[in-house]
Amino acid sequence: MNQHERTAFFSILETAVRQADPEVAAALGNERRRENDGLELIASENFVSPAVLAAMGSVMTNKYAEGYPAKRYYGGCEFVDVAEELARNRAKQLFGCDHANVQPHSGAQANMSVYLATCQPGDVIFGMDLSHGGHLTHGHPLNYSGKTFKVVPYLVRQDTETIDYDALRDLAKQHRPKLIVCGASAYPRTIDFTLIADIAHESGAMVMADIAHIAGMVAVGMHPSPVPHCEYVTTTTHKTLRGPRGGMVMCKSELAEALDKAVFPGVQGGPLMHIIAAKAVAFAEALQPSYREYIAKLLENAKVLCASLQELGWRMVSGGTDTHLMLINLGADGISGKKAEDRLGKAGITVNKNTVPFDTRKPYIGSGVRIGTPAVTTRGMGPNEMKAIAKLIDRVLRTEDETVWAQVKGEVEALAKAFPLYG
Ligand code: DSN
Repeated sequence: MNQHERTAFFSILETAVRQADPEVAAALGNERRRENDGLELIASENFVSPAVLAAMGSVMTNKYAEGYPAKRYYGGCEFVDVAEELARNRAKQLFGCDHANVQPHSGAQANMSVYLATCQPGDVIFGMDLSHGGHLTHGHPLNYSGKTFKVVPYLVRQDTETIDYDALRDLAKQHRPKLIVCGASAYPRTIDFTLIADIAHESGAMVMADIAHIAGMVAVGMHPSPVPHCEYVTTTTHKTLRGPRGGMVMCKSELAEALDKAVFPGVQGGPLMHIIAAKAVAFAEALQPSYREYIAKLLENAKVLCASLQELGWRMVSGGTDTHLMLINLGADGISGKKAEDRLGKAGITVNKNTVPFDTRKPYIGSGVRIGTPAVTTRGMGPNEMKAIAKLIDRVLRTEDETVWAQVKGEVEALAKAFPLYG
């Protein structure tokens, strides 16, 4: 689609909503403008193509399809079956896995399905601590995972801020977990899935790798894949993978039947067929050479943005990044992550506050901000823009003067305008 067609496409969509519901239409229009006019640096967000959006907004939302292709509990599933088969086959092609279940509504439900397929309440599971880069569903006490299982968190090393694999091995020997969960939502370095799988298998545990953040890199071979080493691999489909909001689980053939039963009827009822259709579209896009180029650019952008922030004096967790994301450690005495997020937001730069390893602040305040390049790279921005963005971030974080934030907002809007998004 060219820019003119994009503008027409969104105008038709918004007109349809406006005629039925002006209040929601106003919110939709404002959100589109916010996305157009600002700099989206939340590491877990991206901008989907009009094709993915159209599939999400399609008639497949009308269909109940409990079950799996050719084995449904409802009639009339012949066309949604086509969409689900395409999504499954493309996922298998993309990740080289034996089996893919594309029904999980989210990453949380993908993870829950694996727990249901592998563990009993009270079993010991391992997950990386949330403040060290892990995820809520990897055993946080407030999450179902932490409430259902005996969770032993593992940490990063204090000196390198990278996963302490030796300590993980010792913990595994000591606690003999049923399942080791690896993967992260705020970890900027390459994860050694082979080593984690070795550690798990030595102690009789299975492994679930949650690659929600790095799925795009794994798909194109720019991050080592856990698929050959781990029993289960879960992901969301909307981060670096640039598809609709949703989840997916991959596993080996011999585990497929139990996994499918865990997803449905274990955790979910009717699958979201419009989202599954959009997953199929996104996977087809990710199989194109242009997606590989996109991932290479996103990684280069992350390196440049990280190095530029370091040159400006900011301390980055683990001293850099191998991925699409980085974390500024603002320091225990510096401004909090929450203040930094608010300030940058006023300047049109969207990030999220984050805890940093060994943080003394609570997660809602945090001592860090997490920054990622998937969305700005989708817009077409490159290394020069990353250097400019680092300077904009630096100016905002170093002053309490609101006129500077407003000035930066103007510059952000000018930069965004040069990389048109949704018309
Ligand atoms: N909330 C997601 C993130 O921002 O990383 C993970 O689920």
